[in-house]
Amino acid sequence: MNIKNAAHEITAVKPNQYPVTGFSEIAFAGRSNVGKSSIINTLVNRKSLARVGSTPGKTRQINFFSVNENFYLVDLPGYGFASVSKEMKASWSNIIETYLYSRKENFLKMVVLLVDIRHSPSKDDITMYQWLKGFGLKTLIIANKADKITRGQINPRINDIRKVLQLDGDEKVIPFSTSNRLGLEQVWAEFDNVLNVTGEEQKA
Ligand SMILES: Nc1nc2c(ncn2[C@@H]2O[C@H](COP(=O)(O)OP(=O)(O)OP(=O)(O)O)[C@@H](O)[C@H]2O)c(=O)[nH]1
Ligand SMILES: [Mg+2]
Repeated sequence: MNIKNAAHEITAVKPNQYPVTGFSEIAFAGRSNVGKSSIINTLVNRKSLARVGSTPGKTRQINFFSVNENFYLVDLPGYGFASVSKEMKASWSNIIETYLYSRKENFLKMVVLLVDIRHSPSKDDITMYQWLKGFGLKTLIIANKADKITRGQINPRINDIRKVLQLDGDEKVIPFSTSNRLGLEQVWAEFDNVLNVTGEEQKA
């Protein structure tokens, strides 16, 4: 993908706040602090388009980032953050569920489930994955923070993630790092595919 421009379009909580441009969307789901906002910045080659936090729970609403005035990368609130109230958790999962439900038919081309390559997927990750599949959504698993392990540890960790999520043979898990940009090309190739980007537009 040739990134010509990227911009924060809107922060939304409810469907009547979502953009009405009709662009396709790719959404990022995952535990709080796994790097959803960071990966969006890395993908569009911007330092701080999406707000990154050292304290988990940074992104509490849905942020739509437009790319090339053609599609959106959608930053969803993180789940599984222990030290928030029950009410807050319920509100976040309601925000995510409402988004997925209202966008799955028309706009949402793929949901990235971002996991931490160092750890086995959590109960929440498994639930989210099964939920996405249940909705009939196309998913891509990305295993982030690969810079934190050695090259030799990457494959065993990917295999563990596959096993815990019970993935089919044709489902990919892409190792990624927002620090050293490992996996960047591979992720864009997957996105180009679902966004129907042609050869001309792919050129960097
Ligand atoms: N070493 C390393 N750190 C990363 C990587 N990706 C993200 N981080 C760090 O992880 C922390 C959390 O990143 P965020 O992008 O804010 O995570 P998030 O998933 O958006 O978190 P919430 O908004 O709370 O849901 C930040 O300190 C990032 O710098 C990575 O690939 N490698
Ligand atoms: Mg975030």
